[in-house]
Amino acid sequence: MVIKTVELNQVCGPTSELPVHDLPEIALVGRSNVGKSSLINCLVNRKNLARTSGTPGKTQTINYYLINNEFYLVDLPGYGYARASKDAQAAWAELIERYFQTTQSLTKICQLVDLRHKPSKDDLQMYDWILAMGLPAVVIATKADKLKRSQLAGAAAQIQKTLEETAVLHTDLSGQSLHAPDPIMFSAKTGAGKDRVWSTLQS
Ligand SMILES: Nc1nc2c(ncn2[C@@H]2O[C@H](COP(=O)(O)OP(=O)(O)O)[C@@H](O)[C@H]2O)c(=O)[nH]1
Ligand SMILES: [Mg+2]
Repeated sequence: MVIKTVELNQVCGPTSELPVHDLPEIALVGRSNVGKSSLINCLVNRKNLARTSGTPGKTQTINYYLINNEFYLVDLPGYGYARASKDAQAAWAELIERYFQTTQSLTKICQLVDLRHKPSKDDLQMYDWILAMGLPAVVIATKADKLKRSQLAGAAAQIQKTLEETAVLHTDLSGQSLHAPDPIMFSAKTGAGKDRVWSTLQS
């Protein structure tokens, strides 16, 4: 993927009107701190375009990144921040629901999970929600650099197996059970998996 231009086009909070446009959108979801902003920076070859943070729960906005004037990467606010107040959690749910109701050009959703851990209850709930909307989910397992080479395949298999339990509860239009994909192993630190992510997003 050749990145010619990239700009943070719009930042929307709980009271913002969300944009509706014709360009395709690819949304990113995941627990806060899973590495969404780092993934965006890595994909577009920019160090600090999307603000990364060591403190979870910071980005409670929807950020629209316009790529090559052709499509948007949409960074959705992270979930599962344990210390978030009830109010903050409700605001998160409201904003994210409004996003899914408003968008008219969502082509794919990337669900990010941490390669080191079994998907959490929140991850599974989000995955269930994506499949219930009938949208194709691309699963990206982040922070691959934190595992030893010998641990990678087992970690990816554990994620696939856990997601599979949710996937089989859904069917496609012809009534066949859905299946969870093998996650794309990715590291924003080393760039491992970047080409696979781009080729999957472009297909
Ligand atoms: N080692 C390593 N750290 C990462 C990776 N991706 C993100 N991080 C770190 O994890 C923290 C949260 O990342 P961020 O992109 O802000 O997560 P977000 O909340 O999902 O947007 C930051 O300290 C990042 O530097 C990765 O692939 N490898
Ligand atoms: Mg972020």
